[in-house]
Amino acid sequence: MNISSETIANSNQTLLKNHQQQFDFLAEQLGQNGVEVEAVIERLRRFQVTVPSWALGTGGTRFGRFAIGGEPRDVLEKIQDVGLLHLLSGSNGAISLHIPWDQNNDYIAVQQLAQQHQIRFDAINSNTFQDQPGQKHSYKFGSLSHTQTEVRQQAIEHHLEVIKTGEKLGCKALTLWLGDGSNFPGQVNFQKALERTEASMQEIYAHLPADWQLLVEYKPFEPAFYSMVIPDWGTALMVCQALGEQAKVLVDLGHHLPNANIEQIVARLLGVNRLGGFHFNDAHYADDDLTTGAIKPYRLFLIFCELVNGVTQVDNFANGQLAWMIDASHNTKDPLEDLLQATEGIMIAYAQALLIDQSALAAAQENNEVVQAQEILQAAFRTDVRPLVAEARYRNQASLNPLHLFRTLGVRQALIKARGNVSRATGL
Ligand code: PSV
Ligand code: MN
Repeated sequence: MNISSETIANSNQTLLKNHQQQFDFLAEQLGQNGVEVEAVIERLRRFQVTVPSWALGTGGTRFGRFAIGGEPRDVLEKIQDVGLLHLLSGSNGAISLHIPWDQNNDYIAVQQLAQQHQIRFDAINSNTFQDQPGQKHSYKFGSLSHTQTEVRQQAIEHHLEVIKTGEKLGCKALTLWLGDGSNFPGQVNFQKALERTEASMQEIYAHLPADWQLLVEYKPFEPAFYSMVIPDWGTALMVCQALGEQAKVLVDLGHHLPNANIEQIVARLLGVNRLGGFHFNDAHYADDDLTTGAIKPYRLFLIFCELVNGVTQVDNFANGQLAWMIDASHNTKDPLEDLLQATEGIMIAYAQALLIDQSALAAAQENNEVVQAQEILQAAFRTDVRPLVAEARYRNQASLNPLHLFRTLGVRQALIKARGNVSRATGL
């Protein structure tokens, strides 16, 4: 389905008066508090959140799946859907592919379509957590950590293929999430499993193009329920430090045990220049794949505070050298609507963090002014910044209200008409 810029402009026209009033009111208030509103809007305009190719179809649980219809059937249709999201939000200018789910035999056509939609390719993902049809060795008992050399070799070669695919698309990072682990005490030797994994990763790292990053993602449980080979940020950091400077840690918000202080983990990784990027989502328990900002918006805000508080890398943050991706799955919602909500949640948290008076906060911290420090953070968090985010979208020629436009244009119905009711996205 195509949405023209004229359609967006017409729809914005009907919402403009109301928006303008809200924006002017907020901008004046913020200005009086010393916030440089124009600078904040410019940073919001530049900020782009990558859409994962695997989140464009309906997800599910191991108990079942409720298909929505009109799902993208291949990588080309996935790019079209991200193009649509980007038109509406102005903030989804990249896609993250997962191989082999998104394999295609004409990457030139894939490239061209992405260019047409002004979409770039963010980190490319490997998959050794599933067996593929015709695959020689099974990953049932692990891949890069497997006890048998030939299984490890097959997993290494898969990663080298993924890098080659990524090079064709202009990717600059490989994300490696390892599903290896064990289900019962005694099943694996913890130390040997990690040693074998590191040795396998050395071989992958040796083939990493010089301008690429290897993003190492950790996860405490699932698919394995007793131990994972890379369960936490500490192990991921150890692995990265053993590999070299191009290896960085990827923080998936859902990959922590309940109540973990993720914002502190972010600060630690930033401090040693090993933060590679994010998989944004939200969780009530762990890896629930819920919409970013839907459950713990204050935590999301605190994470953004660490990112913008000047510890380091503020420029990288602005120019997109870190990978900012959503990683969620939608069981009951329209995936595209959910991605719009997630993008808005991320932009809101970022905008709120940008309101913080960094020098006042630093002074409160230095002087142990506990109450004052908390006031500074909460004043920012309690500001309704939606008009700022909408203004950034408007200036990016995107929609003032993406979700509303998505619905009034009947996008899902049009997709079902074009692709059918039983179309199924490739992926899990
Ligand atoms: C694993 O749970 C994960 O977060 C990794 O990023 C995977 O690549 C992705 O989900 C898709 O299964
Ligand atoms: Mn993830």
